[in-house]
Amino acid sequence: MKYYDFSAIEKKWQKLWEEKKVFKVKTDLNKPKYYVLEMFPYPSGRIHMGHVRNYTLGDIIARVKRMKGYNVLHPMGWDAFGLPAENAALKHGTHPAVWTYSNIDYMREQLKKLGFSYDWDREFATCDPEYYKFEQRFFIEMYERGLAYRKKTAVNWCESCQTVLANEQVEEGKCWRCGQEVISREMEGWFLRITAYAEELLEDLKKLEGFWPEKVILMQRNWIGRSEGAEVEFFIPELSEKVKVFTTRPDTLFGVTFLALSPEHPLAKRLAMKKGLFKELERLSERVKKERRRIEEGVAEKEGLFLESFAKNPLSGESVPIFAANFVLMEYGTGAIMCVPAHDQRDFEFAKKYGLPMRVVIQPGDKTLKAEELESAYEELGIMINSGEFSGLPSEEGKKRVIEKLEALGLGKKRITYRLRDWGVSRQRYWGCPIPMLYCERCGIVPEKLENLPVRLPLDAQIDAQGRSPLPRLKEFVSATCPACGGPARRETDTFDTFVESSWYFARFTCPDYSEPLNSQDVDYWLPVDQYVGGIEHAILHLLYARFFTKVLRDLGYLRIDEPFKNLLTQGMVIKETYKCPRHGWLYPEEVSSEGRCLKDNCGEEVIVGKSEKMSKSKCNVVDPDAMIKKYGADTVRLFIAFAAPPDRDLEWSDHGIEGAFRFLKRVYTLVEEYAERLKGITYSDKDFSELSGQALILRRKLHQMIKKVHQDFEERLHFNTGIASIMEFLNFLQDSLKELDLSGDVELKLLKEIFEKLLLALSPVCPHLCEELWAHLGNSGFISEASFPLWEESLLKEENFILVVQINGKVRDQISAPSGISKEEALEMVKGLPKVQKYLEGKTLRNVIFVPEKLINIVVS
Ligand code: ANZ
Ligand code: ZN
Repeated sequence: MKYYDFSAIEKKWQKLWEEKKVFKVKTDLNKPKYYVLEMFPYPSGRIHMGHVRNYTLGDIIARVKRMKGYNVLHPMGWDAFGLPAENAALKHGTHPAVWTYSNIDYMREQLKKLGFSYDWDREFATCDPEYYKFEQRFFIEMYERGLAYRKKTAVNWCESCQTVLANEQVEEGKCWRCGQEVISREMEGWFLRITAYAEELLEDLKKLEGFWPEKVILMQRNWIGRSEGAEVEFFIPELSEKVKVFTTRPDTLFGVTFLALSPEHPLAKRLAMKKGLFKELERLSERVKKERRRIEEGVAEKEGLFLESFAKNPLSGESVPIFAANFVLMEYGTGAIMCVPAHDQRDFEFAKKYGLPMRVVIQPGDKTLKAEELESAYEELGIMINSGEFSGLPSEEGKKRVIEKLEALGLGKKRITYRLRDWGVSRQRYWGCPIPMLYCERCGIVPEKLENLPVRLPLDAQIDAQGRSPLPRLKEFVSATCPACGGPARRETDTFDTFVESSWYFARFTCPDYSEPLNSQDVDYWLPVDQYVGGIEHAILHLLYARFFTKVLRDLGYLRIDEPFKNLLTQGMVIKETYKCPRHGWLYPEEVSSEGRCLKDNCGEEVIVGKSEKMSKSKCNVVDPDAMIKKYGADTVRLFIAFAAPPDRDLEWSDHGIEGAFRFLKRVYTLVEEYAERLKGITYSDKDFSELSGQALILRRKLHQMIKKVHQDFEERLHFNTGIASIMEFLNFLQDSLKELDLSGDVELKLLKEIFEKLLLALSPVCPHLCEELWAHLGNSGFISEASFPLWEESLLKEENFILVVQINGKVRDQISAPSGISKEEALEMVKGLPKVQKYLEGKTLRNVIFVPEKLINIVVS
């Protein structure tokens, strides 16, 4: 072949890889394993550049590890349940299943065209009953252990999506999916007790330090939000009952001037009832529900209701008024707080509004605070004052002593609280995994029998015009038999949050045999995932849930690991310049003239070139992977993506850049093709090169230096961009050297063969098709994808001579060329003979010699 016919080459090798099942793997206890996983896609319709980047990075890692002798698991599948399928079904009048599976078929072909080395035999879609059957089983086992339960709570509700959202799915008060304002609503639903694992989820983050991006660890830590403090009991004489409050500042106990209960707190309700304030409390409750988001963000106006009752401070004995207040959340701590307006800003604002007293009990170092003069609460630590026997203690010490005292009196105890809430998994959606539970009039809540799983999602149903789930109205689905008593029962019609499916899919990939939930030999061999690659947008949600599921599945006896993902790489976004016309809005690049004018409707306005932003259809700055593959081939796309930026940074798309990548591959192709025939039959070994000298030796050294650098960048640092840069530099050097190299000699031909082969091996993880093709042209029969990563000769790497800087008493006096690897003594002998040095040594006593290998020698004399 004369020219670089990438299209033919890529088709050919993709077909061969598939036919020969080159990337199929099996559990093999005799081989070290490596599990590379990219976050699996939602089958939205087409692959976008973000996917291409994610999977290219993963594929390079997989291919490098394979060449390094690992048994590599590199799977791909589909996160296939979810809302977009329903929206599309509504819009196009298809069934979500039809839409989903046809998208999968299309996207699978797109991925295949990119030459990713997946073991396609392990592919699955999470909407497949074979997949979710075990998910239902895990849920039932969690239910039996008290890890899944049903409760009524205020939930985040998206009116437009008609569904409940987890806290994590609410972004700045809006639905993460559709952007609609989220409202609060009381509803029954299923929850997973992730809080039971809060401490371990937090503690185990330590194991991930150095392996996960610091930022992700920090985000998880904050999300779990551990607070250490105390639970303190205040006695309410009127009810002869105690109310427990949670505080992180027991050292301020003597400064409490009132209590505040959440309006939903049972004691608030009882007190209000007693005092005839129930209506008022209800109204407050209602407002809280509406304003929930703003309250949590701390921007809502403080509001309360005096419950006309009092409670007794357990240490000071003082009686303080009790309020219901909008800023106390029922779900956090105990739903009741002790208020210290002098030292807590929210309490301060509340006290100001309702004219409540303040008492300073913490003194900052030297100055004296006066309650009347405070303009805001003093929230820092300090020295306790006005606190009886505790006065004079520093806060930290005081906290401990107050808790000790409360514990001794039986009026409180140390307590740790987490911001993390249990995970609400119920969705009132159709296109999801059915929750395998039933409601029996006689037995109450009953899980489905394991042998009856899967509870299949009926496919002969359609969502209605409002997008509501058909399940509750589907008689055949709803009416069932109670697995316990055989009587009539109603089937649960909620489906799982789709984050449930992605919480354990990495384990499913390890065992393609679905006859049991998870095969222990397979999961033990393959897990944890050695390298996980995905977007930072999943730093909290998905990663936390997957960590939680791993711990649960471990405790259920399915897994023997604590953490699912050993190393995490969060890749940056693919961004591109944007164009905007003052009249026509966002423009495609084709709609901008070379003079920067708007071409739409002969508009002619000057176009504003915006900053580079994440590719998105709405901003007209997307680049379609298919079009790029068609124009340049998959290898060029992969090369550009890997070369243009370090993996964790944003990648700026540039037409110029992709052209450059294409030119580089054409050069590689033409160069190797030029010599391939002559080199075909030639063999070589290290011994052949022992006599090498001059330009040939330098060239070989450069080759081996490049190999080492690629190894470090590709396998250790995951900086593919710099590794590729060194391959490109080497190619330049090679082309220059070839002008001088005499190729009539045997050794030179052997050298050229070594160079081409090793160059191709090094480049093959990035551009596998081209490298397979040229590898074959050079006379190799096996796949380069199955070859070993090239070795380098360490002894060859050192430059033969280096510049030795010669100093006398720290001043540079000379520079000479010295052989690499010489010792201090040898260096001293060498420089002593130099005229410039002799001059300074004459009549002096040698005091010291400082030697920096391969760099300098400093002779100290006096
Ligand atoms: C008295 C006090 C005095 C407080 C002081 C703070 C400063 P984090 O760090 O977020 O855990 N609190 C407790 N439960 C609450 C609830 N359900 N709703 C609203 N606020 C609640 O914050 C814990 C602090 O937040 C607790 O400590 C409590 O106020 C308040 F000088 O108690 B503190
Ligand atoms: Zn929504």
